Amino acid sequence: MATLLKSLLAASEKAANIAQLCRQEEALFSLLIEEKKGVDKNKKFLQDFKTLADVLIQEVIKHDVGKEFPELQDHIRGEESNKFENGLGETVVVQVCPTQQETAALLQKVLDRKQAAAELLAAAIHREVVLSDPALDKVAVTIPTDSMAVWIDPIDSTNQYIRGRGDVTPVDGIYPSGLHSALVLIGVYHRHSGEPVLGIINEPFFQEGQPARRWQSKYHWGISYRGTNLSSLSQPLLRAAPRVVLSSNEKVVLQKALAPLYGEQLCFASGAGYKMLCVALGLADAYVLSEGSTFKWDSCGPHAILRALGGGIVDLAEALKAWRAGQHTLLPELSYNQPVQGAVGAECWANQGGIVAYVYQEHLEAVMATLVDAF
Ligand code: 2IP
Ligand code: CA
Repeated sequence: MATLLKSLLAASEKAANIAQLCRQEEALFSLLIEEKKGVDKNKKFLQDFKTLADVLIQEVIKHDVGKEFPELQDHIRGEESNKFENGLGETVVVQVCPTQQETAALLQKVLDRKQAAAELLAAAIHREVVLSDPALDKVAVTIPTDSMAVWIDPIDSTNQYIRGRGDVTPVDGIYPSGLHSALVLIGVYHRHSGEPVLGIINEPFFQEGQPARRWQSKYHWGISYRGTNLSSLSQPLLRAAPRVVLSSNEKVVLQKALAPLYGEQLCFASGAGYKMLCVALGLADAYVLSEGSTFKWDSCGPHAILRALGGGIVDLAEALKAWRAGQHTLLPELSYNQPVQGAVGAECWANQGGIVAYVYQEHLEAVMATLVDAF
């Protein structure tokens, strides 16, 4: 039963294609940015942008997956609101229409009447994606979709996506910034338990093809459901030297606290999803974040993949509490179905206590043992 997985992967490929298209058409891209306002603003950035690509991608995934799985339709949520204001001051509700022509007509309104751009996007939105991946036919897990819900981050690391640098050099395999950290993240979780079940990470800017600036995407997936763990990735090999990946804005106090464990091996990278991917790929042993600056849509998909590899993502504050109380195994993992009490806007879905993402239990334990007295 790989239909849900296939449907979400196809949606992620379409999403990646739209993200590439918006980036590749410079004139189009400059039209598409609008500053976030009010309670939906991520407190972390002075300038946080919502792009039309973001909104469109979220709507396309909702539309395509909701059509195939009507029972999921009302349970697919993401970071973005689908209201978009164009340069003429008109508010347009962005959605996928029944036909390509109708979608193009709607997009023309968003795009200040730029017909060619609207048609290009509408064609990408209505394109049929055919996956040729024999590995998917071997996936035999039945996931009851009527008990599931979905978090989408249409483009994580929006800032890097907007800056658009494709020429950043990786440091030991990790890109500190640039387009490589802009990812499409899709996570399926259990509506009642809140546990992550299925995750997809799509890298729209995995590799630059020919002609230059035509990007190729790559996807990764993982399923962790009722004791069955499957993934497109293999469990990474243990690294010889311990290494952690952190946000470039991480507090100095946490950096200092981690120094005894990692020494010089503190790596910094943009994108919450990208840092989780680095852990899943074995490029770092852990991603530690001291603040509540990630959200359910950032972590749900990567979390399911990490679980499928034998790891997970714990709530740092809760895990430290448990550790101090003598509990050193089964530390509290993030869950996805409960809003933060008393919070408003995007903050309802923040991973408030900070996080530790890991594959190997021993790496999680090393982080906890190091932080428990120093942080
Ligand atoms: C952001 C994005 C940022 C990340 C932040 C996320 O999501 O992944 O890069 O901060 O936590 O919420 P950092 O790069 O410091 O890890 P978005 O780009 O979708 O707003
Ligand atoms: Ca995000």
